Amino acid sequence: MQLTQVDSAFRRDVIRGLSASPKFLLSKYFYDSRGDALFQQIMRCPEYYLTRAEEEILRDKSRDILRACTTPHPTFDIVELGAGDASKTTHLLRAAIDLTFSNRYVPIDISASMVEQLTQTLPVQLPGLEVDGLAGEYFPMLAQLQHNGPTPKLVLFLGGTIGNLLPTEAIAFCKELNNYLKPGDYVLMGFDLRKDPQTILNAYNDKAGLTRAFNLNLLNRINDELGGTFDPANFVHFPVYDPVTGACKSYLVSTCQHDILLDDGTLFRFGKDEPIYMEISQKYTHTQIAKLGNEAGFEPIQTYMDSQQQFTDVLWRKP
Ligand code: AVJ
Repeated sequence: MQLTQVDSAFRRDVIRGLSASPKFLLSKYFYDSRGDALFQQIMRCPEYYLTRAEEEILRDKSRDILRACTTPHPTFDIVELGAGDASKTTHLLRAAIDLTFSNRYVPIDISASMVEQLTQTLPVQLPGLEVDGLAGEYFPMLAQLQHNGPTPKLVLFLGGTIGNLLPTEAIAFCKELNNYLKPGDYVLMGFDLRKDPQTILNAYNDKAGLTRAFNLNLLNRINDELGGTFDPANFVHFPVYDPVTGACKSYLVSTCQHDILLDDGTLFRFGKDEPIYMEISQKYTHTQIAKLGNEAGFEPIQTYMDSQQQFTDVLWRKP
């Protein structure tokens, strides 16, 4: 039942994207089991500075972050959107247990296998913490949490995942997030900051070819799940960064004219040098972040950065 729904949403979005001009695919579909594994390798590769920078913030500043969240209630629930393997989050969760800040962690992720894994491993790693994982899209899962009683929430949206939205979409997303929260709830959101353009481009064009494989894997996923006929060898991975807008975008470019079929008979024609737009990873300025929080109706509480000021986690409160 659930699987059919996921399959048909995936099919609908693939058909919509590959029928559009210019063609696009949605980066949220990168994360099947092979995509999860590739992303974990990306996070460890030398060029991908984001994870190390945010890990430094959470390792060094978790206590400060939690102490900045105040409430008359005895504890918070910590809810994480896009938890992934939660490896950085464990720093914050450990501090939360030490400070008796929280006894309940709710990781939400589109990847059911990641959520399953967290539900198994975290309670062993972090005794005293109840882990109630939810697999699915963020807002339907947040809607489910609304009937959860008076415990205030700290919602984590880490890693710079907000960067996968265009700046205008990010405003709509933060407004909607705000709507699901109660006054006195907090949000900790991670943003990748603008920096030397070559450093940014290299993070999406690693020498080992992991990011390339991560993008091409979505074509493999279409073959596996929708009976597609993609040959990844007919595409080159082409990331670009625009230092004016802060948009880092990835494309897969067809090297020849060819047709692709799905198992339901849908046909897509590719021209030589025709791109598929795969992903945006938007880079932010502090001014842009402040404007985003303000327009979404949040009160800015504090900004945390790594020692090289590559990345920032900002703490917002719903007034
Ligand atoms: C998980 C969305 C933060 O955009 O940097 C990594 C995903 N894509 N390499 C990012 C990604 C290519 C990543 N986020």
